[in-house]
Amino acid sequence: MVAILDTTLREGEQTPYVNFSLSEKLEIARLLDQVGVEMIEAGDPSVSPSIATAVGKIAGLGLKAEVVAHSMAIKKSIDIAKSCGADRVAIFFATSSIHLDNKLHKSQNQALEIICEHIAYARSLGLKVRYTPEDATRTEFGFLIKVCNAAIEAGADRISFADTLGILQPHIMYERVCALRENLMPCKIDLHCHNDYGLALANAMAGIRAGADCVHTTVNGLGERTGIPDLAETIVAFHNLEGLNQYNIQPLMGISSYLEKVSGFFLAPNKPITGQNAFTHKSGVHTNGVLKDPKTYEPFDPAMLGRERKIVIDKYTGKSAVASRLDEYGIEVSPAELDVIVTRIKNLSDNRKQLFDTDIIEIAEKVTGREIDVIPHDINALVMLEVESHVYTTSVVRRLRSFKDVSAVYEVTGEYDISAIVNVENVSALNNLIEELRTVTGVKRTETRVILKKYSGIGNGGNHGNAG
Ligand code: HCA
Ligand code: CU
Repeated sequence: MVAILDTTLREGEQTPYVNFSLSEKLEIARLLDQVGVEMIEAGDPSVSPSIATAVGKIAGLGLKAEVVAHSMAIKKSIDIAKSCGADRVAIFFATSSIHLDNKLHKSQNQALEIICEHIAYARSLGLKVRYTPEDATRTEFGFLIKVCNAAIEAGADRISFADTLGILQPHIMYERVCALRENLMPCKIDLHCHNDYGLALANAMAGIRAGADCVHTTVNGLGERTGIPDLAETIVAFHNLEGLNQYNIQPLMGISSYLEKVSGFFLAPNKPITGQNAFTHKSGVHTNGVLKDPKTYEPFDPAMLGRERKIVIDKYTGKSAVASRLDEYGIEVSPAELDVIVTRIKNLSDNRKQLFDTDIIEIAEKVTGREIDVIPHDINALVMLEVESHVYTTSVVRRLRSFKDVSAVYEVTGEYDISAIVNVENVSALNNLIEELRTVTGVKRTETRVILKKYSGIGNGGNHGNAG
């Protein structure tokens, strides 16, 4: 039985330049509880008063998940964790000689004493205790066992095997966890795997195979440097590959987009599971296969996450994908017309980065000689923005360019100061995006025009969709 501790609120908030407001933290905790994670690490309350407030409020939400406060081995910090109402305190104290000698300036024996004293203190306050030997994976193994067993004797019922620098490989993780199991007194083993080599989830899965109990995650893989395993990847991988089915999968996309919004940290399109391209197919061979049977190129059904497969139309596209796209719009063409349309698409997209449905519809119109009266599913829109008079227009432009759905930004003359081209999947995404654009500091008002058809630029390489 695997458990998940999500630490978006603690490790995740350690992501460079990311800070959550109190209401965002409460929402994140509620969403995590809907997913069904067993533990929520809500923060280290001694770091700042606002973190203490948030941990206290989260502990008061009455969630199903156990609420964990992170803490240094300092009595005052443990007191604050207790006063916040956390169920458990996770006390961390490094054990590797690099950390003991160069950061903490403590001997192994001094460390052992400090660790045990603080665990016993937390237990005396009635808190459950996890002990984290920070940098465990670079700690001399004999000392690690000694410290962890002493911690268990002092009252810790969980040990977090922290790969603080993400240096393990799956086969080594497997061996280490087997050795921990052989040498440790009874306890639960958590795996806190950093992703410095992109091995975090693989390491966590190997550790679970070897008998560990719990994986630490964050939404969107946030965290110090390159973060730790992504919640959605972890849940879906364990569900599909290991048959673990205790979590709700449907809220995962929503929580991922919520975190994108409140962290300002956007996912790479090729990110597994939640990335924009996770179920998008391009080459003729792939799209032809997927249209005949999605199992040919999809490891699982995107509907599991409430997602849909997408097929990109461009020069790699074969006839079946174009026919299927035209069919979606109810556009009928003869086989000969289809041939010409595909040829035009291939020629056109040699000079263009991306073709939109408007382009494809327009090509079909030209080839068939009929006017086609449909509105494309994907939406291109022109958003005009007026900027407050005391704000630099360029600073607003800079902000706008960081939105992933904004493909081009122009400073313009006239009633409005800026015009932005946006490209989104549907009307509700357009609404959300406009709402967000309105929250950019300095934006006074906006006016949006949905682009119904695009006439200029076709065939001569002009494509505003990719400028900027
Ligand atoms: C850090 C501490 C930690 C703690 C992990 C844990 C790590 O370096 O900020 O308590 O399980 O990576 O060692 O995040
Ligand atoms: Cu960490």
